[in-house]
Amino acid sequence: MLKIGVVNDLHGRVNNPISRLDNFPESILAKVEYVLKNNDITIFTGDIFNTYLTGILFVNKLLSLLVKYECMGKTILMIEGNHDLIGRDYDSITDTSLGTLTMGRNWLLTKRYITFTGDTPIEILPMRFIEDKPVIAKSKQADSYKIVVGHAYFEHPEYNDKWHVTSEDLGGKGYDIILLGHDHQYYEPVELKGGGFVLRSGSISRSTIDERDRELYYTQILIGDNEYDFKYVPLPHKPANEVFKVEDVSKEITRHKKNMEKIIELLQVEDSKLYSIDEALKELKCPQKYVSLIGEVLDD
Ligand SMILES: [Mn+2]
Repeated sequence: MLKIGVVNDLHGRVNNPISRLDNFPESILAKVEYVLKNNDITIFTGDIFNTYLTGILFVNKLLSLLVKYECMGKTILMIEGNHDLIGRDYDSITDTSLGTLTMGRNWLLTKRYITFTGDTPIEILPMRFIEDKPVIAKSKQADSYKIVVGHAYFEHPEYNDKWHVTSEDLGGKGYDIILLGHDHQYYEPVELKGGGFVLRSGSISRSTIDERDRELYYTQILIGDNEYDFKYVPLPHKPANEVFKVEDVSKEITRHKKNMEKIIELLQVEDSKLYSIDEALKELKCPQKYVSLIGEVLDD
Protein backbone atom coordinates (compact mmCIF):
# COMPACT_ATOMS: atom_id res chain seq x y z
CA MET A 1 0.00 0.00 0.00
CA LEU A 2 1.50 3.30 -1.14
CA LYS A 3 0.68 6.36 0.97
CA ILE A 4 0.67 9.84 -0.53
CA GLY A 5 0.42 12.87 1.77
CA VAL A 6 -0.53 16.29 0.46
CA VAL A 7 0.66 19.59 1.92
CA ASN A 8 -1.50 22.52 0.82
CA ASP A 9 -0.35 26.14 1.06
CA LEU A 10 2.39 25.91 3.65
CA HIS A 11 3.22 29.64 3.32
CA GLY A 12 6.62 29.18 4.95
CA ARG A 13 8.24 32.30 6.36
CA VAL A 14 11.08 33.24 8.60
CA ASN A 15 9.15 35.68 10.82
CA ASN A 16 6.04 35.23 12.88
CA PRO A 17 2.81 36.63 11.45
CA ILE A 18 1.66 39.58 13.55
CA SER A 19 -1.27 37.61 14.97
CA ARG A 20 0.75 34.62 16.22
CA LEU A 21 2.16 34.14 19.70
CA ASP A 22 4.08 30.91 19.15
CA ASN A 23 7.04 30.15 16.88
CA PHE A 24 5.11 29.96 13.62
CA PRO A 25 7.98 28.75 11.37
CA GLU A 26 8.72 25.86 13.75
CA SER A 27 5.02 25.05 14.04
CA ILE A 28 4.58 24.63 10.29
CA LEU A 29 7.82 22.66 9.94
CA ALA A 30 6.45 20.24 12.54
CA LYS A 31 3.33 19.78 10.40
CA VAL A 32 5.42 19.10 7.30
CA GLU A 33 7.43 16.54 9.27
CA TYR A 34 4.22 14.84 10.42
CA VAL A 35 3.15 14.38 6.79
CA LEU A 36 6.63 13.26 5.65
CA LYS A 37 6.85 10.71 8.46
CA ASN A 38 3.46 9.13 7.78
CA ASN A 39 3.64 8.86 3.97
CA ASP A 40 5.83 7.45 1.19
CA ILE A 41 5.28 10.40 -1.14
CA THR A 42 4.66 13.98 -0.04
CA ILE A 43 3.19 16.40 -2.57
CA PHE A 44 3.21 20.17 -2.01
CA THR A 45 0.44 21.90 -3.99
CA GLY A 46 2.14 25.31 -4.21
CA ASP A 47 2.63 28.38 -2.01
CA ILE A 48 5.40 26.60 -0.21
CA PHE A 49 6.70 30.05 0.70
CA ASN A 50 4.73 33.11 1.71
CA THR A 51 6.79 35.37 -0.51
CA TYR A 52 9.04 34.54 -3.45
CA LEU A 53 12.00 35.76 -1.41
CA THR A 54 11.74 34.10 1.96
CA GLY A 55 14.39 34.28 4.70
CA ILE A 56 17.24 31.86 3.99
CA LEU A 57 17.06 30.52 7.55
CA PHE A 58 13.60 29.10 6.89
CA VAL A 59 14.53 27.92 3.37
CA ASN A 60 17.49 26.02 4.86
CA LYS A 61 15.43 24.48 7.65
CA LEU A 62 12.82 23.24 5.19
CA LEU A 63 15.55 21.98 2.85
CA SER A 64 17.23 20.06 5.70
CA LEU A 65 13.94 18.49 6.71
CA LEU A 66 13.06 17.41 3.16
CA VAL A 67 16.53 16.06 2.45
CA LYS A 68 16.49 14.11 5.73
CA TYR A 69 13.30 12.29 4.72
CA GLU A 70 14.42 11.90 1.11
CA CYS A 71 17.53 10.12 2.39
CA MET A 72 15.18 7.79 4.26
CA GLY A 73 13.61 6.80 0.93
CA LYS A 74 10.65 9.20 0.83
CA THR A 75 9.64 10.92 -2.40
CA ILE A 76 9.05 14.67 -2.47
CA LEU A 77 7.16 16.46 -5.23
CA MET A 78 5.96 20.02 -5.56
CA ILE A 79 4.42 22.56 -7.87
CA GLU A 80 4.69 26.34 -7.76
CA GLY A 81 2.01 28.60 -6.30
CA ASN A 82 1.44 32.27 -7.05
CA HIS A 83 3.32 33.26 -3.87
CA ASP A 84 6.37 31.26 -4.98
CA LEU A 85 6.74 33.10 -8.29
CA ILE A 86 7.49 36.64 -9.40
CA GLY A 87 4.38 37.95 -11.12
CA ARG A 88 3.11 34.38 -11.61
CA ASP A 89 5.83 33.85 -14.20
CA TYR A 90 6.99 30.22 -14.19
CA ASP A 91 10.31 31.27 -15.75
CA SER A 92 11.09 33.38 -12.66
CA ILE A 93 11.59 30.26 -10.53
CA THR A 94 15.41 30.39 -10.59
CA ASP A 95 15.29 33.82 -8.91
CA THR A 96 13.04 32.67 -6.07
CA SER A 97 13.29 30.85 -2.76
CA LEU A 98 11.53 27.87 -4.32
CA GLY A 99 14.26 27.84 -6.97
CA THR A 100 16.86 27.77 -4.18
CA LEU A 101 15.01 25.01 -2.35
CA THR A 102 14.71 22.79 -5.41
CA MET A 103 18.06 23.54 -7.03
CA GLY A 104 19.73 20.28 -8.05
CA ARG A 105 16.76 18.30 -6.77
CA ASN A 106 14.17 16.39 -8.70
CA TRP A 107 11.22 17.75 -6.75
CA LEU A 108 9.50 20.20 -9.08
CA LEU A 109 6.69 18.80 -11.20
CA THR A 110 7.12 21.08 -14.15
CA LYS A 111 6.13 20.29 -17.69
CA ARG A 112 6.70 16.64 -16.98
CA TYR A 113 4.97 13.69 -15.42
CA ILE A 114 6.06 11.20 -12.83
CA THR A 115 5.32 7.54 -13.09
CA PHE A 116 5.49 5.05 -10.28
CA THR A 117 5.42 1.57 -11.72
CA GLY A 118 4.71 -1.64 -9.89
CA ASP A 119 1.51 -3.62 -9.55
CA THR A 120 -0.46 -0.36 -9.44
CA PRO A 121 1.03 2.24 -11.81
CA ILE A 122 0.48 5.88 -10.88
CA GLU A 123 1.02 9.06 -12.83
CA ILE A 124 1.27 12.41 -11.13
CA LEU A 125 0.50 15.16 -13.61
CA PRO A 126 1.19 18.86 -13.00
CA MET A 127 -1.34 21.50 -13.97
CA ARG A 128 0.00 24.88 -15.08
CA PHE A 129 -1.56 27.97 -16.54
CA ILE A 130 -0.63 29.05 -20.03
CA GLU A 131 -2.24 32.35 -20.98
CA ASP A 132 -4.49 31.84 -17.96
CA LYS A 133 -5.84 28.55 -19.29
CA PRO A 134 -5.27 25.42 -17.20
CA VAL A 135 -3.01 22.95 -19.01
CA ILE A 136 -2.47 19.47 -17.58
CA ALA A 137 0.56 17.39 -18.58
CA LYS A 138 -0.32 14.57 -20.97
CA SER A 139 -0.70 11.08 -19.55
CA LYS A 140 1.53 8.44 -21.12
CA GLN A 141 0.11 5.36 -19.54
CA ALA A 142 -3.56 4.56 -20.13
CA ASP A 143 -4.01 2.05 -17.31
CA SER A 144 -2.44 4.12 -14.54
CA TYR A 145 -4.06 6.01 -11.66
CA LYS A 146 -3.88 9.64 -12.54
CA ILE A 147 -3.36 12.32 -9.95
CA VAL A 148 -3.41 15.94 -11.11
CA VAL A 149 -1.66 18.54 -8.96
CA GLY A 150 -2.61 22.18 -9.39
CA HIS A 151 -2.68 25.54 -7.66
CA ALA A 152 -6.03 27.11 -8.48
CA TYR A 153 -9.49 27.98 -7.25
CA PHE A 154 -12.22 25.56 -8.22
CA GLU A 155 -15.70 26.74 -9.26
CA HIS A 156 -15.20 29.96 -7.34
CA PRO A 157 -15.81 32.79 -9.83
CA GLU A 158 -16.44 35.39 -7.09
CA TYR A 159 -12.72 35.38 -6.31
CA ASN A 160 -12.21 36.66 -9.86
CA ASP A 161 -8.80 35.05 -9.94
CA LYS A 162 -7.01 34.11 -13.13
CA TRP A 163 -5.87 30.80 -11.70
CA HIS A 164 -9.27 29.16 -11.68
CA VAL A 165 -10.62 25.82 -12.91
CA THR A 166 -14.09 24.45 -13.52
CA SER A 167 -15.72 21.01 -13.59
CA GLU A 168 -15.48 21.09 -17.40
CA ASP A 169 -11.72 21.61 -17.25
CA LEU A 170 -11.27 18.51 -15.12
CA GLY A 171 -14.21 16.09 -15.40
CA GLY A 172 -14.47 13.05 -17.69
CA LYS A 173 -10.83 13.18 -18.78
CA GLY A 174 -9.65 10.09 -16.99
CA TYR A 175 -8.18 11.84 -13.95
CA ASP A 176 -8.84 9.96 -10.73
CA ILE A 177 -7.83 12.64 -8.25
CA ILE A 178 -7.29 16.36 -8.64
CA LEU A 179 -5.36 17.97 -5.78
CA LEU A 180 -5.73 21.73 -5.59
CA GLY A 181 -3.84 24.26 -3.50
CA HIS A 182 -4.53 28.04 -3.55
CA ASP A 183 -7.83 28.07 -1.65
CA HIS A 184 -6.97 27.90 2.05
CA GLN A 185 -10.43 26.75 3.07
CA TYR A 186 -11.46 23.16 3.72
CA TYR A 187 -13.94 21.64 1.28
CA GLU A 188 -15.54 18.20 1.24
CA PRO A 189 -14.35 16.10 -1.74
CA VAL A 190 -16.22 16.97 -4.95
CA GLU A 191 -17.06 14.14 -7.33
CA LEU A 192 -16.94 15.32 -10.94
CA LYS A 193 -19.40 14.39 -13.65
CA GLY A 194 -17.65 11.78 -15.75
CA GLY A 195 -15.45 10.69 -12.86
CA GLY A 196 -12.69 11.99 -10.65
CA PHE A 197 -12.58 13.75 -7.30
CA VAL A 198 -11.40 17.25 -6.51
CA LEU A 199 -9.70 17.29 -3.10
CA ARG A 200 -9.06 20.48 -1.15
CA SER A 201 -8.34 19.93 2.52
CA GLY A 202 -7.17 23.53 2.99
CA SER A 203 -3.92 25.22 3.96
CA ILE A 204 -1.97 23.36 6.63
CA SER A 205 -1.03 26.63 8.31
CA ARG A 206 -3.03 29.40 9.95
CA SER A 207 -1.09 32.59 9.41
CA THR A 208 -3.87 35.15 9.78
CA ILE A 209 -6.41 35.78 12.51
CA ASP A 210 -9.28 35.00 10.08
CA GLU A 211 -8.02 31.44 10.06
CA ARG A 212 -7.82 30.99 13.82
CA ASP A 213 -10.81 28.66 14.13
CA ARG A 214 -10.12 26.58 11.05
CA GLU A 215 -9.42 22.91 11.75
CA LEU A 216 -6.29 21.61 10.06
CA TYR A 217 -6.15 18.59 7.78
CA TYR A 218 -3.96 17.08 5.15
CA THR A 219 -5.11 14.85 2.29
CA GLN A 220 -3.93 11.27 2.27
CA ILE A 221 -4.25 8.98 -0.76
CA LEU A 222 -3.80 5.23 -0.38
CA ILE A 223 -3.03 3.19 -3.49
CA GLY A 224 -2.49 -0.54 -3.85
CA ASP A 225 -3.98 -3.82 -5.05
CA ASN A 226 -5.47 -2.02 -8.04
CA GLU A 227 -7.63 0.31 -6.01
CA TYR A 228 -7.33 3.66 -4.34
CA ASP A 229 -8.88 5.49 -1.45
CA PHE A 230 -8.42 8.92 0.07
CA LYS A 231 -9.20 10.73 3.31
CA TYR A 232 -8.63 14.00 5.08
CA VAL A 233 -6.42 13.38 8.09
CA PRO A 234 -6.58 15.81 11.06
CA LEU A 235 -3.23 17.49 11.69
CA PRO A 236 -2.17 17.81 15.31
CA HIS A 237 -2.04 21.48 16.29
CA LYS A 238 -2.23 23.70 19.35
CA PRO A 239 -5.56 25.29 20.35
CA ALA A 240 -6.16 28.66 18.71
CA ASN A 241 -6.20 30.60 22.01
CA GLU A 242 -2.63 29.45 22.70
CA VAL A 243 -1.20 30.56 19.35
CA PHE A 244 -3.25 33.63 18.42
CA LYS A 245 -3.34 37.06 19.97
CA VAL A 246 -6.68 38.62 20.91
CA GLU A 247 -9.17 39.30 18.17
CA ASP A 248 -8.63 43.08 18.14
CA VAL A 249 -5.36 42.54 16.27
CA SER A 250 -7.39 41.61 13.20
CA LYS A 251 -9.17 44.99 13.15
CA GLU A 252 -5.86 46.80 13.64
CA ILE A 253 -4.32 44.95 10.71
CA THR A 254 -7.28 45.71 8.46
CA ARG A 255 -7.10 49.39 9.40
CA HIS A 256 -3.35 49.66 8.76
CA LYS A 257 -3.66 47.71 5.54
CA LYS A 258 -6.41 50.02 4.25
CA ASN A 259 -4.33 53.07 5.18
CA MET A 260 -1.26 51.71 3.44
CA GLU A 261 -3.18 50.85 0.30
CA LYS A 262 -4.65 54.36 0.24
CA ILE A 263 -1.20 55.94 0.68
CA ILE A 264 0.28 53.85 -2.13
CA GLU A 265 -2.66 54.75 -4.35
CA LEU A 266 -2.11 58.47 -3.66
CA LEU A 267 1.62 58.23 -4.34
CA GLN A 268 0.91 56.59 -7.67
CA VAL A 269 -1.55 59.27 -8.67
CA GLU A 270 0.83 62.13 -7.81
CA ASP A 271 3.90 60.77 -9.53
CA SER A 272 2.09 58.62 -12.12
CA LYS A 273 4.72 56.06 -11.36
CA LEU A 274 4.17 52.59 -10.00
CA TYR A 275 5.41 52.34 -6.43
CA SER A 276 6.11 49.09 -4.69
CA ILE A 277 5.19 48.93 -1.01
CA ASP A 278 8.85 49.19 -0.04
CA GLU A 279 9.41 52.22 -2.25
CA ALA A 280 6.29 53.90 -0.96
CA LEU A 281 7.39 53.36 2.62
CA LYS A 282 10.86 54.72 1.90
CA GLU A 283 9.27 57.77 0.31
CA LEU A 284 7.40 58.26 3.58
CA LYS A 285 10.71 57.90 5.48
CA CYS A 286 9.29 54.93 7.30
CA PRO A 287 11.89 53.24 9.57
CA GLN A 288 13.20 49.94 8.22
CA LYS A 289 11.73 47.87 11.07
CA TYR A 290 8.24 49.07 10.14
CA VAL A 291 8.87 48.52 6.43
CA SER A 292 9.36 44.82 7.03
CA LEU A 293 6.45 44.62 9.49
CA ILE A 294 4.01 46.38 7.17
CA GLY A 295 5.31 44.33 4.24
CA GLU A 296 4.39 41.19 6.13
CA VAL A 297 0.93 42.46 7.03
CA LEU A 298 0.23 43.29 3.39
CA ASP A 299 1.50 39.87 2.30
CA ASP A 300 -1.07 38.17 4.50
MN1 LIG B 1 -1.90 30.33 -0.77
